[in-house]
Amino acid sequence: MKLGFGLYRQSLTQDNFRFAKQTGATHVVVHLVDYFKGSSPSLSRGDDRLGWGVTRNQGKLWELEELLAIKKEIQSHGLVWEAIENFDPSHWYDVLLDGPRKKEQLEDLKVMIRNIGKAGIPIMGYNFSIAGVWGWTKQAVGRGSANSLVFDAEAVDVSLPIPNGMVWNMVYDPDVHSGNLPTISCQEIWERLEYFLKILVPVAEENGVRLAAHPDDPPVDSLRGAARLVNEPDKYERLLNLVPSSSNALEYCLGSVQEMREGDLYGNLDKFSKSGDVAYVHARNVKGKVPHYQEVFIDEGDIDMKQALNILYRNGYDGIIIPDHTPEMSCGAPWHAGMAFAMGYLRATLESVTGSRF
Ligand SMILES: [Mn+2]
Repeated sequence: MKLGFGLYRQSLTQDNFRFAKQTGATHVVVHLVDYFKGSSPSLSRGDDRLGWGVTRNQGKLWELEELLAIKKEIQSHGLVWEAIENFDPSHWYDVLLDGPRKKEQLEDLKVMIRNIGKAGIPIMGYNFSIAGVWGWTKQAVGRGSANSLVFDAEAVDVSLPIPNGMVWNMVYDPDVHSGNLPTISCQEIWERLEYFLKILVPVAEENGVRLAAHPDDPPVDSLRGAARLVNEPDKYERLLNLVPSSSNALEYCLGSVQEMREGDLYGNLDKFSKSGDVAYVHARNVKGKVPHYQEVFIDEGDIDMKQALNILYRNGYDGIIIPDHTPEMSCGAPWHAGMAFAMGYLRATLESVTGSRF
């Protein structure tokens, strides 16, 4: 097992690469989507109209030269680029929405998977979701009044429609000012995923890339009129069975699975880490399940992190574990302090589980 660190696009700086290395990470996961247009990383959900911001990257694909330049920078800090997390909604909105540019956008995704493979990045994490990560609020209710994410399905209008021009909680067409997306059924979203996987998985295979699916966060049945996809642990299996391949894999999010109403996190993690289907792991802790839960510091909450890491170790999992989001700490660098705390805890727990130094 290896310790990794996730960095947002606006965080790809010398200081943050050094910071990652200083926390003990050997690998990094990079977000190339420019959420919030360069504002500093924080626990922000944006607003209901603009979500995580506007993305204007239609037709501007991730080119090999750009990927190689980032890789060179990562390597110069003694780190390994293990994964990219999330496609840009600009690149695949009609794949998600089954819109007129779907085929063209799938061709674009193929080009990018080939570039990712050529750059030697082994994993492409994605979240096949219409509404995206939405609906929580930031409240000072964590330990020591830490700002934490709270999801309460009764406190937000979970059926608030998604405006046209928006998907995955980002605006891809700012010129659309009227109308909303139609509701999307469970059957429709699974059909769209199947179509996407049948076209993309063979290309990923050929290029040595594993597509890794993040489950729904929050894992409700439906959000903003759109059915969710993997909102129960067993649905991970359904996703894998659509196109069996080592390139059809999981971005296993401990926190999201724990938040699910049904199922058992440890049994599920045991099953998929044993079968080799876990491409990488998001580690964070939570209290509660849908319809009400709260994100908490990694050393508290409902997940016994040591037990989870022990399952991965016992099953010979040799991929990376990265801290997911974490409550903010009250200081001049709330995000960095929260992440450093999570890394220290993960590192010590990994040492305790494996009996060796990290
Ligand atoms: Mn996650």
